[in-house]
Amino acid sequence: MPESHSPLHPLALAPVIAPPSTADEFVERFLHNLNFDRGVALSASSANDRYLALAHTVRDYLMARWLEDVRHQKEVQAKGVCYLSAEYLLGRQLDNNLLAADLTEVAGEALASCGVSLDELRAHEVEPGLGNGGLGRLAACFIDSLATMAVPSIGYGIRYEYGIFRQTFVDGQQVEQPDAWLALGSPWEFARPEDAQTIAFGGRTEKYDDDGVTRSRWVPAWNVQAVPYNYMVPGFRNGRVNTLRLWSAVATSAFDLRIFNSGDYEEAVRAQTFAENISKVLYPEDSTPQGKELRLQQQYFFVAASIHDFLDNMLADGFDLANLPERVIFQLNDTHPVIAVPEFMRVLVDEKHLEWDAAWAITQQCFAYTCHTLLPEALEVWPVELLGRLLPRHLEIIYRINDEFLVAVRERFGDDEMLVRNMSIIAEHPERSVRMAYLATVAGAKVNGVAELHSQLLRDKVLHDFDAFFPGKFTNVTNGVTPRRFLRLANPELSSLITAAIGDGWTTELERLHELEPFADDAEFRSAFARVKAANKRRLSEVLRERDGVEISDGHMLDVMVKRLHEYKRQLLKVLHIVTTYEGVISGRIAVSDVVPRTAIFGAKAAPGYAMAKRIIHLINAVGEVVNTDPRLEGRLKVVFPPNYNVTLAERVIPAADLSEQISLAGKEASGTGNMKFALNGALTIGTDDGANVEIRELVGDDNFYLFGMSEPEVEALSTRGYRPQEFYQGR
Ligand code: 26W
Repeated sequence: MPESHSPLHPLALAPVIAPPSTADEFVERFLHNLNFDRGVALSASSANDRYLALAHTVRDYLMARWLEDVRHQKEVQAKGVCYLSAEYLLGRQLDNNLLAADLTEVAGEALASCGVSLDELRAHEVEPGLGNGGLGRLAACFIDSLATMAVPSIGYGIRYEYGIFRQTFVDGQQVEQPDAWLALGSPWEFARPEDAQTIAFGGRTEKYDDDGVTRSRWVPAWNVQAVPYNYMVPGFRNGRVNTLRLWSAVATSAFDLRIFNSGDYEEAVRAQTFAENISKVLYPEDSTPQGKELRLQQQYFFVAASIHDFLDNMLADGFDLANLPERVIFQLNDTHPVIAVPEFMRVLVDEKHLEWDAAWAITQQCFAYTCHTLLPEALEVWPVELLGRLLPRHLEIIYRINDEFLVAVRERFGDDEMLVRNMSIIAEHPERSVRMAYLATVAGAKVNGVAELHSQLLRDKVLHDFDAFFPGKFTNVTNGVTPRRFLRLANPELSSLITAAIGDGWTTELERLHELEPFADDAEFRSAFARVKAANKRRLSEVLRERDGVEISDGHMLDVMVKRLHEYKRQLLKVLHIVTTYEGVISGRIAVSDVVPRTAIFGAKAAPGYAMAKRIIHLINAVGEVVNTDPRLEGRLKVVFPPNYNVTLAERVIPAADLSEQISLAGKEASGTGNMKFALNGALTIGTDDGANVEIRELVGDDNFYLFGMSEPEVEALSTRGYRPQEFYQGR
């Protein structure tokens, strides 16, 4: 900040800086960026040049607000959210930022006057796929909503060089390709090497005497640099721009130099590669944690960098750390960032020299934990052996947290060794390890599930004893989705129809959609809705023709199941429905004229190591090959499985869907968020009483929801009795 304080320009004080008033101004900036940033003339430019110049132009218009927001947040020192997430499944940025800044029309007009198509440039953007599925997309929706609600917040995560793999099919089987999303440059990021943090690993701990006080300290063995990249997170037309800060790993020069000086050039380069591997690739595992050392390195790398960044850069000079709970909440997106808890304690106790009890009291108010699963196999645990090797001081801190917690458990519940063993943060079998969900639960001020049913099951089952020990700690926060991206941008025609009926307040206050209820009986509105749906189907058909060479027949019901491939989500059940219909027609049991013309659309990536999920993908493609080419079906049943389902494709598929498939085995899907996106776009749902389906059904009514399958208590009862599918099969 420059020292001289001349009075601020009135615009700098305005809550919203007005967007450019004319397309001419926009043209000028666009051409300026093309010439001076890209170094090309319009006539010689590539689509990538034009896309980058356009993105830079949009950035320019958001910049004043962003800088002002950053300054304002530091000045006001209001309580804010640090959202810690290993995944952000952002989707394309251009359209979202144009919408937020209210520049879409001006930009379209400006580009047209240069002979450039906005649509072509939109299609040019490679989406940053820095997440696996629901959890990563939720993080992206939340940072959008936090900005729109003007909540001071910063998202922290990892700038993976390779995001979720690109999926192709070879002979119907999934083949993974690396996702080099940065290859042509990302115009939305700002590297801030001057804000780099040094992140240490390994080594040992020691005790030392500090003026009569015995303290512990960590003597690490090696370190890496965490270089932040900032991304704008604009609120919807409210003049606010929050920040997403993603960390990239770079070898420290000290590390390099030592080895260089020893004369071992090859070893120096190897060291660099080793360090830079930390942010190289997103783990494509979803739900089944991989106990890989590199994954723990990733987790510690980004949370340590984030905590230090917050403490170093966001607090006013001389800030009293005792007041941190009034200043910040670190929201833990699942267990992936939970190693932040012992890191925070280490900073407060070892570096800032707070008393343990004072530090622990602060920590317990500064963290909150969101659990995204019920599957026991998805709860992360880290072997003590690994933690002790990589983060020895953190392991000591975890042991102390656990010791004190178990003393309190005994005080409250008596010496029930079984209970103590069950509640211990340290598991003894099959190997001694740290249960990260328990650590998060003990440390968090709040623990939330992601839908009513899920939160209830968390309290009743997975974390039952903790609920008894910490009354009031467990809450529900049902997931949500941003209506900006998933209705306004993805479905412009439906958005216009809704806005014509009830105004556009729904864009930021989604409950306003209730005002549409009277239109359910309005014949004109209904036929307008049907026209929009038909147009969206045609648009999808064009996208799929161009992308994969497949077409969707007019008049077909679009029956859509898009989500990660997982047994509990039951894509297999959906395929069996198709097989049953097919077999019915072939065997003459079903008259072909009775088959409702239907195209089943699947979109799903399988974790590369999940063999059963991959077999199910193969099966869907194989069934598709048979069904799609058998003339006896007279084209009334089709299976379409476009590869590489991602946010961009979701934005095309969801608005075109008639039927949304949400058929997980009850009690397994924590919430689901695709279910919400379909409902928002007017699809009917076929689904189980699982996750947020329960709440969706209450909202849309039984007429719009085909309830299906067992309830969670029924599933539970059956699995207690013992589930033997062979018996069902033979009983037929
Ligand atoms: C450690 C490996 C790993 C990676 C990702 C384990 C678990 C995950 C996530 C928890 C998987 C995930 O995305 N879960 C989904 O989170 C959504 C947002 O809350 C929910 O809507 C989905 O029901 C839940 O499956």
